[in-house]
Amino acid sequence: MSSGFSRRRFIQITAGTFGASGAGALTAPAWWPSAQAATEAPDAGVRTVPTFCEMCFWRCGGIAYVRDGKLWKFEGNPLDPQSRGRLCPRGTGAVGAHYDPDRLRQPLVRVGDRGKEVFKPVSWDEALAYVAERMNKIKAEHGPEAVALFNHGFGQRFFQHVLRSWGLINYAGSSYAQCRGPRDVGFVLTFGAGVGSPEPTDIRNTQCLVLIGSHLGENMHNTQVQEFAEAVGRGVPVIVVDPRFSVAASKAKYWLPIKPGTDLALLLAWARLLVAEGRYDKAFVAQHGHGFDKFVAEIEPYTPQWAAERTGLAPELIVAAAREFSSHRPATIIHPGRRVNWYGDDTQRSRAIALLTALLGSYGRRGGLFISRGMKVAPYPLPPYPKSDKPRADGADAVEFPFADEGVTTSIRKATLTGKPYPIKGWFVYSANLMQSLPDPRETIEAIGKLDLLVVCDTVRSEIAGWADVVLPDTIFLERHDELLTGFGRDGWMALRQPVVAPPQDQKPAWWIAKQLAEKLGVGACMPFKDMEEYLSKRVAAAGFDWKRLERDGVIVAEHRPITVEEGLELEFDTPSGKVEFWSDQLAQAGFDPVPKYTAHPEAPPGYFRLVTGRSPVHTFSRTQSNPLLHDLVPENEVWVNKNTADKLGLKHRDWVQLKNQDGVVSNRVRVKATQRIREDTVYMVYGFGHEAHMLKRAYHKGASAAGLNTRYATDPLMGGTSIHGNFVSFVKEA
Ligand SMILES: Nc1nc2c(c(=O)[nH]1)N[C@H]1C(S)=C(S)[C@@H](COP(=O)(O)OP(=O)(O)OC[C@H]3O[C@@H](n4cnc5c(=O)[nH]c(N)nc54)[C@H](O)[C@@H]3O)O[C@H]1N2
Ligand SMILES: Nc1nc2c(c(=O)[nH]1)N[C@H]1C(S)=C(S)[C@@H](COP(=O)(O)OP(=O)(O)OC[C@H]3O[C@@H](n4cnc5c(=O)[nH]c(N)nc54)[C@H](O)[C@@H]3O)O[C@H]1N2
Ligand code: SF4
Ligand SMILES: [Mo]
Repeated sequence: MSSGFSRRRFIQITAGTFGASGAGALTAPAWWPSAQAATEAPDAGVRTVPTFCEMCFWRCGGIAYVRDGKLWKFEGNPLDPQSRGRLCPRGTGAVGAHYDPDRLRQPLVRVGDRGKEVFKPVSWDEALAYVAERMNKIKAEHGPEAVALFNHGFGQRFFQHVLRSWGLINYAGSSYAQCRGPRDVGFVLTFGAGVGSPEPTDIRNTQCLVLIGSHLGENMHNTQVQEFAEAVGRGVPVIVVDPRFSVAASKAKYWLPIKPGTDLALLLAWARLLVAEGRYDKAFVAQHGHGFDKFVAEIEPYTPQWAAERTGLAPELIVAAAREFSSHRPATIIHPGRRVNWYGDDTQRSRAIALLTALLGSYGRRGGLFISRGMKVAPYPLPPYPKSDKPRADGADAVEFPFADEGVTTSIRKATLTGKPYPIKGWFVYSANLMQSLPDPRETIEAIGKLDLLVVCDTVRSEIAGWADVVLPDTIFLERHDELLTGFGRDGWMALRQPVVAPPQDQKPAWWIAKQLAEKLGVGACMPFKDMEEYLSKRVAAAGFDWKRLERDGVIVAEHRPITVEEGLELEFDTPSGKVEFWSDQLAQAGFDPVPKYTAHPEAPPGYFRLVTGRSPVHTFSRTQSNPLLHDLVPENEVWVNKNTADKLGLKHRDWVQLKNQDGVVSNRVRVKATQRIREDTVYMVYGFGHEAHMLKRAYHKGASAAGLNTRYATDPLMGGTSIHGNFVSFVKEA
């Protein structure tokens, strides 16, 4: 294999799910501006602007091309450590977000009943005056704690700042309790530091990669997928644990088609085997371990046979996989995963992954997990936030969940429903489609019913926008400045987001909306700069960097510092013991298992199948289905059903069905994908489809919503994470 990255391989690796249309083959609709010329060399009429991508939160640096004043294409920035000059299909498709006919075009105020999607267009001045007046009314009656912010994405920085300057204390993103929160808490409890984003997986140098769920190649986090493709090219053994034969599984030496919900049994058996066979890093454990002997005693019962009975995996396979990955230690990665909120005991499962990593001694090691580096850039001097004498209602002050270290979305929702610990009367939602990203949309709708104000700032006519009292149309990332990105990775870096083209209608950049709102709320002093150029150039200059260079290059990478023991790094652990906690005293003190213990999860009732979710390589969550370019590639999701199961049920490939869950909730219609690539007891759907917003014309009722079927969820008692894979569905055949 060639040592460099091979584009063919990148496409191959993703081809399992989206056929021949690889990253380079986005087909544009007929009305697309000069799409046929997309391969021509840049010419005199072409302008390029570096910026970074917001099609997901990997934040790759790219270069946007403008031809004859029109946005033409978006490609990777070779200077950027995240993209290394190449974007994933969604990044390439970002151009479609600019031209999306289903975009919000001007501020809207609701005129009909909530959720009926009847609005009147208003001016920015009217919209923001309305929001400020309602917010100040809530503040006067209940205090500023009664307004909460749901935020996700990079553009939220100034909203959070303005609202916190006004007195808001409750804010949360679904990226925590519905995504990576349990993982980071599991690692904090073990190593004293979370995994963070981007994950510091040294796939580039690894000699063995273990993926537990992590479906790289469908999960398109760019750098990881590139390095994964290279690793496959190098012949690195890959071990995939997944009830589904994922794209990654198709590259694997060992595929472990585990019974969903039993991963902790496998992980504990693996840990025991490494100890029993002496296949662990004794020096690492001796130097850094805390409570190792108690840990060893605790995991004694978990033999391969014991795990086989729970996971449905052959004991020989369990053993062979462990011998394989441990033989490459410390250059072995047990991938910590990212969306780990599967069953409600996910922090303990993530802790088991952290403990395996510790046994392999691959923490802070070349080819294992490296220690991320950032770039120090002092913040812009801004006034401090007012203090509140109330606790946070979002669970982040150890009110409800002792180990939550960020806001918990579902705690805000619960407080809104119950009025406890105090009433929540206003929601501000920035870039979070709560109807798809939170479990049980019925609860979200009920909570909205308790509100005096629901403000949504979005780019498209999403479901949550349809429920709003006031809708504020944001620009897309190619049309605005944002806060400076200071990224973490093998090297720290800073990246600039800057406008490439003007917004097509009356959309305004998030920072501008926040600044105008600050004025109207009477806290204008918290945004003491004229515009983003002033703000950003000051920050960059204060950090000793050249603003003009950043505008030109888009990215500045920091000097390299050691990231592994091999490079001279001294490991430190910010845990109570100052060591790697094989046994956790703080968990024991709080009444939790100091070493993870396996608990069985509810099983499917007869005639039902467990529903699990994942990603399409060309879509992000529920935010890209109306994008004309990406919609063209994958217009709807399918429900994966094992061929034998389908035969038994009389279902044929491509049949239309509806899914009915254990609570009687019935989905939109969706096509069957009958395949051998999934266990017989499990069905799978990509999340983010089946949109209910009529205004989102292109995506409306295309495919089915996995979130809509997630009406039964367990909550992680440590940090509030809510499970997604605890639902069972049966099939309703179309008449
Ligand atoms: N059932 C189920 N639920 C899940 C998941 C799952 O797999 N299954 N995954 C979970 C995970 S991992 C995550 S991270 C969360 C994601 O949760 P969210 O981030 O809430 O995801 P989206 O549904 O994409 O909602 C994002 C909204 O932001 C809007 N938007 C996009 N760009 C911009 C912008 O630049 N500005 C503004 N103002 N708005 C913008 C989009 O139009 C969309 O309406 O969902 C979680 N929920
Ligand atoms: N294209 C694309 N890429 C994305 C995103 C996107 O929206 N689109 N979103 C990004 C974000 S925010 C996140 S959080 C990540 C999420 O992506 P990942 O963290 O990689 O994966 P998960 O969503 O946790 O898991 C999905 C996989 O787990 C398998 N699975 C289901 N149940 C079980 C089980 O019980 N045990 C095991 N071992 N496996 C199981 C599914 O079959 C599927 O292959 O993707 C990121 N990358
Ligand atoms: S991984 Fe893809 S969508 Fe995400 S930031 Fe990078 S190019 Fe954009
Ligand atoms: Mo996520």
